[in-house]
Amino acid sequence: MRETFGERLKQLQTAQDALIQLENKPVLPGNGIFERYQYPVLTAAHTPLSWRYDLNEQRNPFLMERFGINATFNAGAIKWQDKYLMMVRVEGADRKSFFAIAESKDGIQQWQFREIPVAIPETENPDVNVYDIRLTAHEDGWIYGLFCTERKDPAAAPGDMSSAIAQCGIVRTRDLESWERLPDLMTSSPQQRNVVLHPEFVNGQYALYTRPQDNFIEAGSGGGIAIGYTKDMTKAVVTSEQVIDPRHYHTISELKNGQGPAPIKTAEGWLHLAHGVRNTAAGFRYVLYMFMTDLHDITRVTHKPAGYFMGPEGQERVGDVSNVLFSNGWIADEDGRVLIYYASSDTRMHVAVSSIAQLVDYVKHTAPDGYRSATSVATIMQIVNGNKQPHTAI
Ligand code: M1P
Repeated sequence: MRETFGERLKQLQTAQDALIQLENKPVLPGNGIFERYQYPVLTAAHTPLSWRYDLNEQRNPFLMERFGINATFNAGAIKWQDKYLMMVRVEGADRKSFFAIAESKDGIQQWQFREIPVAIPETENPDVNVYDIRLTAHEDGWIYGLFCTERKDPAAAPGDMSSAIAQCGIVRTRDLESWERLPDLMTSSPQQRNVVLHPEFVNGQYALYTRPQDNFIEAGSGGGIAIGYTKDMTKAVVTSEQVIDPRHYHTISELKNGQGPAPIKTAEGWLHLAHGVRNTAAGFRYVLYMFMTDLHDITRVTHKPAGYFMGPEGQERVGDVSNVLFSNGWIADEDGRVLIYYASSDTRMHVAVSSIAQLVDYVKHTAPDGYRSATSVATIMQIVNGNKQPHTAI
């Protein structure tokens, strides 16, 4: 016999409450650089029942989903009024992404979506799809959200239903409730993704990390993570892009890379989190890596550990686009803790916890890439030989 409407609603509510209340514990001992947590912090099942179900028994006697949610991933993040916020890329079963804010009291446990998703105003050229927002609390007083806006390529041949143009859309807010849409960023590159606003003025201008690309998928001649400047975010135009973190043969980012969230300022330099992509027989592999730029010259990379900082593990490897880690949100807390929000396989959100001290140590004391097998062995031998010297007593 079919459950009553009321029984089914109770089951749905109980299951979701249990999911939100599930205690998330760190996975120990970790690698000393960061701690992963046991469970994802946001999944499609965390989205409010009131978005997915018409809760009126007359209109929806079977209590069936009226709007399916496919994934919750690639979230921007910010601390706001003592709460930890993620602005999540929520993807519907209809493939469209939109943004929704979720909140937690401590940044790790009990993440819960706000009652309604964010309605981003459109420009006169409506976005078909919006995703991957980076939130920057800029010293000018605004919180900016830079995101990817995707539209069908007007030059696509008849019958080509895939070719798209990616550009950088811009919104700003003072309260994370109401959003002012600004014109899309203009650059001389054919397409842009992974554009991020630096939090401070540089020589009186806004500085933007860009990722010039030849077409929708390929970075191609776009050489890596670049920097450009604009005087005005209400008419943002970048006329020249200087590559600061180039791609390199036989590395984790030989195919493409992109700035993650806005960099974190430390006493020793700006900490950057980015993603790198390489091709494999099983498809693209996305990992996270870190580097540091000079405090007074943000175009100068001072430290860059070899390889990845974080790669997909276990269940993280599986999802809509498998073998992907992607991060566009982190929060540097007042106590020195750094909460790294990352998505796995374009499907769900996780948290990893580190600190400024650990991340600075990591970028400064992990050997850079020597670009050859022999240099990797030399790095290991340096560690092994160091370990032969007398240890400090424990
Ligand atoms: O599918 C993996 C990622 O692919 C794109 O990132 P990038 O432009 O660096 O290749 C984006 O679509 C991103 O959202 C996605 O997670």
